[in-house]
Amino acid sequence: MLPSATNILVAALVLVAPCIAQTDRQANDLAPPDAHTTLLVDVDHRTATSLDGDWHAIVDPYSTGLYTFHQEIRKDGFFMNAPFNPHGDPRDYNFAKAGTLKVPGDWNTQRPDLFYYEGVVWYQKDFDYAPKPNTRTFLHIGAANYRSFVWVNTKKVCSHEGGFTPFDCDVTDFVRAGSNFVVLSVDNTRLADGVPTLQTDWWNYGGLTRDVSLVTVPAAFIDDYDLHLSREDRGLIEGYVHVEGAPAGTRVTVSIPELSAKAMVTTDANSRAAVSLPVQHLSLWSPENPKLYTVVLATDPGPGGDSLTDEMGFRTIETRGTQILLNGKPVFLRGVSIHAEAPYRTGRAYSEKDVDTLLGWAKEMGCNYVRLVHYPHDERMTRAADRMGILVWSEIPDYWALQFDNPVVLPKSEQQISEMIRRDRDKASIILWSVANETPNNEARTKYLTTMAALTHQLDPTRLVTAALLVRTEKNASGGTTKIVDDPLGKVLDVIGANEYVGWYEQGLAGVDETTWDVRYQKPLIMSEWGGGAVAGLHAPAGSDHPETWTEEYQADLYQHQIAMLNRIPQLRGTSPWVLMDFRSPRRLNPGIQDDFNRKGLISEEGKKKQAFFVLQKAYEEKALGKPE
Ligand code: GCB
Repeated sequence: MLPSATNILVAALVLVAPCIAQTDRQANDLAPPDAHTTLLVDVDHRTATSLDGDWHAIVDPYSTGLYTFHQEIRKDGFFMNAPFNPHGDPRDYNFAKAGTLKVPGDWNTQRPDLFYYEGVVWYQKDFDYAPKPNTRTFLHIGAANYRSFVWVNTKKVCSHEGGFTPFDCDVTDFVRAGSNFVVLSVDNTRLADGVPTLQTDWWNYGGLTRDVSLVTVPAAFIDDYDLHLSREDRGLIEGYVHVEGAPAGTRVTVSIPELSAKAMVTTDANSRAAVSLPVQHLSLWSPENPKLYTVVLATDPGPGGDSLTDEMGFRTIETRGTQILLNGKPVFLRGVSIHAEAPYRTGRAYSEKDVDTLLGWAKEMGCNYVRLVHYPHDERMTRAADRMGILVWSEIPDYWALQFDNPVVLPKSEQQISEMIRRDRDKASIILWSVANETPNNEARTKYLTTMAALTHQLDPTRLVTAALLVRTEKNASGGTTKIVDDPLGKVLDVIGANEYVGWYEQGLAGVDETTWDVRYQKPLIMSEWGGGAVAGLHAPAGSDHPETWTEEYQADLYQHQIAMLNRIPQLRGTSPWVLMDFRSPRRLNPGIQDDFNRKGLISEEGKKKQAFFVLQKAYEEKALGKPE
């Protein structure tokens, strides 16, 4: 791991996090050589050998594959992948005979017996490998929820904590010519000191939920870069390219052939080359014009040279008073919140088809923006948002009541935001990094998230930092209620996010009309959640003035009342109602209505649009909700 600023940070965090998770007595013992863990940027544009498909899988609720009967680390654990031998020592496992699970894919929706499972599952796969001189090979794991340990040919190669960000294990010294095998233990046990913590309102889908591949790169390779349009000079692209393993003075070329623009720069002692690339006639990226350019990054050609291409848009994003400025012009964010729940089949979303369906619905509803909750989504999602011209809020699972005063937790959040930014900073669609959702207002929380906001600004000074805050309620003079946005965390945010459920969890429909807002920050406000539940196909009797809750009519009315109320908030610069599609949640147990689903979707999990979908669509299409300035 070479010491670019980001690399040092990511390395430090990756090193720290798995070593100090005290709730899991296993972590220290199993901490593998984490110097072998990094995160390759733009990995989806590299030539890779996919390891997706069927993996042998052993469900191990007692962690028998790791521990002896006296709870000591086993030397002959399942990671040895010993073949069955009728004349040898009897063993308690046999990958060759075990059933399989599909990768990518959560285990919960692949086998009925794993629907509620929380624990360890062992994955095993054989692969062939042909070594090439002067290269390094990484095992790329798009996401494994929540904690994983990785062995190649019986040797520990890396570990990772955090269920929604990618990691790359350097397996160069562990692979051999011919046949190899990889074994992973993936554990989705919820941890009190995890990020997220024990309570969430989404399904704890476990497993290798995103793509897995082998990526071979030259000995010195481009592992990280940042290229963005300067806010001060929209004729200048600036940033850096980091070449892992490159000596000072290594030449790097960054070019955008379509603009005939080229910068030739050299790496410094930290293997990092600062880039300043003047461009003329740049077509700025926006929802109306999602223009992407092919960007070529290359070290010196010839043996040992590395080159990469990316498809990138260029735009600026900033705030002025209560406005959000995209390319210098005020914009209103017509959005919707989206969980990474797969349409039609449920389970964790991972495919192009999932992404096209979810973002296609958002587009159809008239959105120029989406809030991707409550964790980083598959990279396909942000790539597609780039192509489709959809602005994005991206978030880490600093959700509800993390153990903010427990010192082992902060490094986990820091790691996740570092990994999210590193993976996705090349996406023009992302304008907002969110550090938290609905956290309790107390000192420990505010200190923790102030640190997170500062880190986010430091890692990416080009984007806006936000969080979805809870709001306070007071009675107002006219007998209604006033919602007060004054959470002290707002001080360190560029854009205030606020969640409210007036008309659903509180006050009924009439209450929405009587609610006034007191936003104590002269900053842009996004109503990051609002809405209510409805069962698709459940209707109120014709002509009913007071539709019952859970009917499509109630939800549609709620949207009408909310839209009127939201329009009375002067600083409102965006909304992302809750939520695009019904999604699985173990907290939603009302039989015949919820059946393990949060029903606040505008669309059912089977793709049926509810009436409120059309209410919001009309408001967005007619620009009848919100103003850019
Ligand atoms: C919220 C949470 C979201 C929940 C939603 C609900 O405020 O941020 O994760 O799913 O409310 O449906 O209650």
